[in-house]
Amino acid sequence: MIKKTLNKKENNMKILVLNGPNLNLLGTREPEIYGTTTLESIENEILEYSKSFHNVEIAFFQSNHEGEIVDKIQEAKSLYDGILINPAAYTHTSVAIADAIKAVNLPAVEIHLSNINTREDFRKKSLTAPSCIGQISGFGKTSYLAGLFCLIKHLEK
Ligand code: CA2
Repeated sequence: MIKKTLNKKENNMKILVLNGPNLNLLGTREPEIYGTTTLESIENEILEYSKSFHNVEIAFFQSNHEGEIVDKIQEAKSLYDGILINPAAYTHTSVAIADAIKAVNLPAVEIHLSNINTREDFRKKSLTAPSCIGQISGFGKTSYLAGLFCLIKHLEK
């Protein structure tokens, strides 16, 4: 039987989960919009869910600083096979993050807890989504799990 090669780096599929500014505060304020779950607990759920796939490894990074997120995306080029990203407020402002995702040429899925299309006008525009293979928005923490599923399926192709 021919063993399917999962990716170019090793046998394991490596995925970087990136979270942008203020997501470290999840669960402490605005529960009606962002839910009551903390980022740590979402990360634990992602890890649990990732175990239902073979050979998937996950790493997490959160930063409140645009440049740090750009650096992490650049580093990802040689270390990961794909990126799951919630750029948070930078979704609507950051040409730098959009360019970094494009530059590394790794498949990225953009996710949002809230449905950005039903909120204030300034949130309806994502500068980063056009650099991604897709966007999932509005399902709370389930957006992360759905995004991970879609990214893994894309990488398995
Ligand atoms: O819905 C999302 O996931 C967002 O990316 C969240 C961002 C927002 O700027 C985007 O428009 C949509 C905000 C994250 C801030 O998270 C907080 C969590 C708790 C308390 C305050 C902010």
